[in-house]
Amino acid sequence: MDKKLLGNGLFLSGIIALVFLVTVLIGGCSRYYHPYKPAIQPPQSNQKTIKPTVKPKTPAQPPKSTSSVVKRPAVTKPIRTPPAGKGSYMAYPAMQQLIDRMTRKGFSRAHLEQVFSGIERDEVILAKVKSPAEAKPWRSYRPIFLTEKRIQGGVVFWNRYNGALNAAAQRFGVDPEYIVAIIGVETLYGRNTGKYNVLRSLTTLAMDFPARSRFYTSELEQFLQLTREEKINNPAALKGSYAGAMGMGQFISSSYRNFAVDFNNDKHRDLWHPVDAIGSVANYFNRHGWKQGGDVAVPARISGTSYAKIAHTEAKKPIYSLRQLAQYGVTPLGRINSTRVDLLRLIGTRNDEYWITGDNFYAITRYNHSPKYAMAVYQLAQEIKRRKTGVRVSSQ
Ligand SMILES: [Ca+2]
Repeated sequence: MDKKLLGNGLFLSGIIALVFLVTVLIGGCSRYYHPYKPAIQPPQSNQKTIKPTVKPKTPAQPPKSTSSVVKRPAVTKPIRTPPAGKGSYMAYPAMQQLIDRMTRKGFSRAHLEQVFSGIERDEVILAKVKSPAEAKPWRSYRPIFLTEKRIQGGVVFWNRYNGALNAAAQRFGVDPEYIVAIIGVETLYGRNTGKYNVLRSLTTLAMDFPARSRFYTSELEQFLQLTREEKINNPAALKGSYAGAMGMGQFISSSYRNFAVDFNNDKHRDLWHPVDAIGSVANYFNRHGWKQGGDVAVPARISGTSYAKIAHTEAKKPIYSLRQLAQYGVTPLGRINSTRVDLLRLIGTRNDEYWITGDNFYAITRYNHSPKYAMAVYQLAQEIKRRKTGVRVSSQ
């Protein structure tokens, strides 16, 4: 080989190596990047309501620090090609690894192989999860939730389950209108709890959605443990959202295991049962910092220009006092009883809307990280309470 060819060869090899390195780095980043751990599934797309939105819901959030990336165990890259013919996921190395892990947790290998051999990829799930999130501005988002049907439905639901709501409010220290509003926003009081096979959804997303395969693999494992704990013999029988959220409050598997409660004392945690759902939503809030009687949000008046330094559009843990906000030219247009507060900006119908939000607003964002979601829950709760009691309860 002459020197020129050799030189070109070396040059090409260098380029190829560089491209490979960049590809690996980008691929690695995308696999690790899952900032939001959806707690509860955004409302179903078949309900005119809650086309979710922006960000997946979120319960306790996984740490984002790079140290967690470094410590993360290696995950075998899933096979990208479809299972042969009508084959199942059994040919995926990641599936074999999952089965290995679950057998170490006491599951029967034969049982798992039987369960998963009947599961095929669901292209509809992949299309839904890959479609760009609808980052609707607040002015378009609000009308989805603040409807007569949802407000009146909330009053009916409250009247019907008044006893359970009062008991949950007392036991978990969560105001009942927020329990009602969450169930209203999530599933229209149980009318839209999801039509997808949860096992198939989670398996498809764990095996064929690399961007969040780690998260969905974890949820799939949680789901198997959940069905064992709840003595559900056929895991494929459970239905939920395309992302695997279940019941009237749309809990993902890990949230179901960690926060669902048996509130009607029949020895089962059944989130399709209104009473269990009421207790579970209340428990979820309780465990995520809800302060009973605390105010959620109040409109803000802004002056000067320094408010812009602290106004934001994401869910953040409040760190300011009202006195500090005043120094930025921000004052509340009404009462807000909260130890810490923050300044939120939403894109309103005519202008930007500014809101002072409290600790309980942040607690709602632990259910779904979108501040628009939390504001919709807040305003729906206020409307339902006003309708039920006949008293204007909000300062908005
Ligand atoms: Ca129960």
